[in-house]
Amino acid sequence: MLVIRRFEEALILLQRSYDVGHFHVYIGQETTGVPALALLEPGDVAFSTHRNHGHLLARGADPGRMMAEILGRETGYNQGKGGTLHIASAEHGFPATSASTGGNLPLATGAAFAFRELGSGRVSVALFGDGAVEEGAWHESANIAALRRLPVIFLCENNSLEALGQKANEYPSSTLATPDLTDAAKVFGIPAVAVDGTDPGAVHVAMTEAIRRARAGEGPTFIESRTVRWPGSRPLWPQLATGETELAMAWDRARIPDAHRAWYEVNDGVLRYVRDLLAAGHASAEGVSALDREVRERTDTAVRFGLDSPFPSPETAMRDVFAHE
Ligand SMILES: Cc1ncc(C[n+]2csc(CCOP(=O)(O)OP(=O)(O)O)c2C)c(N)n1
Ligand SMILES: [Mg+2]
Repeated sequence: MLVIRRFEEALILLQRSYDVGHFHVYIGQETTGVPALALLEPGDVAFSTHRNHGHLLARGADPGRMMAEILGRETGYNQGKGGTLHIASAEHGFPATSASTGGNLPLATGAAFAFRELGSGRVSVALFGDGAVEEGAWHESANIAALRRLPVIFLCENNSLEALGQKANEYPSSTLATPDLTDAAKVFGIPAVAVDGTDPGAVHVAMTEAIRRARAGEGPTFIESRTVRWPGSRPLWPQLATGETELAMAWDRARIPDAHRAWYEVNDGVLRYVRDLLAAGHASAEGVSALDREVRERTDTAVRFGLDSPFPSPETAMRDVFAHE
């Protein structure tokens, strides 16, 4: 979770001195993606979105190659041609990533159909935001998944708890007729649960049951993981709203800035997790700080690797464009 937090912060800092182009970050949702994806086994797949950095890092993607891809370098996972919105790595279980809102729902459902037909026992996970539930692709995917009892898990990351609808000057998310997203799954007979997305334990429990159902041939499950959007992701371009996350805020409330105090105190799952670890005696402030230093060094190395890597040569522009090549 910390690798993701520092990676995304570094990317936002990088855009101050380097034209990174438009991107989205996973800050504030680490406590959903990490525990959920940690439960997958080799051969299981997940299909991600415009917020894919955290998902890939959660399954062990190398931060250096991730940064290189975002910077359009040939050492990136897709030789710099996918960029931030389309990072895919089959070896990490991400065959394709779609930044089209809802675009990965049919892909994940199709993979589940293949797994079922092959009798492979694998599961497919669709990762998507609340905005995707507005799309026609959701309804078609949910319907076929339910009809055929496909081994697909619909993990909806609802980061709109405080921002339902489009607020002025904020990035749009969902505007749905139903206030409860789980209704959109229940109507197809798909079991649906809503969990606190800042509670890794709750995500773990819901995902464990969804995977069990999928592998047992019981069909799809819908999990709505609820979070409050990180203030830095409210503008169209991500901003370090209150600077880099100071982990000491977890054990020293006096360090929490007044701006966005509620988010850091209640809604930041990473800080909440650190607090929980300290309270349970599983970690110390020193230990967490040492881990953070290690992660920061790893992040610096990733940024340097990206910046030092060459751009792909023009001759390779048409390579990998069609599947038969
Ligand atoms: C089909 C489609 N329409 C519009 C967009 C522009 N767009 C990019 S992200 C986004 C918001 C999506 O909201 P949500 O799925 O809740 O994801 P979040 O950004 O909140 O994580 C939109 C509308 C898009 N990428 N694809
Ligand atoms: Mg959203």
